[in-house]
Amino acid sequence: MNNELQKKYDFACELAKKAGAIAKDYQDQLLKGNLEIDVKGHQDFVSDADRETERYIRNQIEATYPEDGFLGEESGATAESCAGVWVVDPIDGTTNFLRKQSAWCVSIAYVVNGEPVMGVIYDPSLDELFHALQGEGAYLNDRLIEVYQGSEAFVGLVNLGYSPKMPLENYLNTMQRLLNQGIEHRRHGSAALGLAHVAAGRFDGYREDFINAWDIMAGVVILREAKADVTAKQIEGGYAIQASIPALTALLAG
Ligand code: LIP
Repeated sequence: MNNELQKKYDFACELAKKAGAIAKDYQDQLLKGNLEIDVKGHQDFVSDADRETERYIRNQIEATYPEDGFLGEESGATAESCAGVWVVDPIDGTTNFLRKQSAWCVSIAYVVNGEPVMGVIYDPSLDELFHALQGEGAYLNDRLIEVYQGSEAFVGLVNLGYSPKMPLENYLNTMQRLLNQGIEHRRHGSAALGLAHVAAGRFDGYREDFINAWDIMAGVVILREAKADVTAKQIEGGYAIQASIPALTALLAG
């Protein structure tokens, strides 16, 4: 075990929980009507909660690991290229957060030469920390997690994400292909949480045909360590992500 990486992992786990507490406080303010909401685009919102939570995370990382790079949804990327880059979504599931719902999380990944080697996803609503360090297994809080490896028939449940940056028929065709096999789907609007729930066995798959790096990098390493099939394909401006139990991979891919 690389001792330096272990220290970064422990740091990231603690940081995600502290950032989650900050974001949760903002949601409590929201519930009292004390939070301004800005519109970034159609169905794309942001608030001081996103900005300040990311500011906290970025400040902690830059103070502790000044040699590393940073990429955050709200504050962008550091200029210089670094071997190790922290990829952060301070509140994934922003729309849910701003509508006072609970399906949102903090997502922090550490990426080396383009590959995530560490991922931490924290859900403050349930106090659930999904985390993994490459080669060391995936965990929910302190419990080892692994996806179903069998190929027997199963009653599948899939979480789908949708982006208007891709043709609507892609999404509709995926839904139809699943429903034709009697497989139900949900759409929660938080990719990071959806990916974490696949790793924890709450869903049998996740697919979204356009997504940003900060939404998926932590989930990718958690899922790989949970022995899921994971494909994060780089496309223009982002990624196409699919993660599933092995028995569902071909059907979900279409
Ligand atoms: C969200 C993703 C979700 C996607 C939404 C949005 P955000 O991230 O987690 O899967 O469908 O459009 O991008 O904006 O809440 O951090």
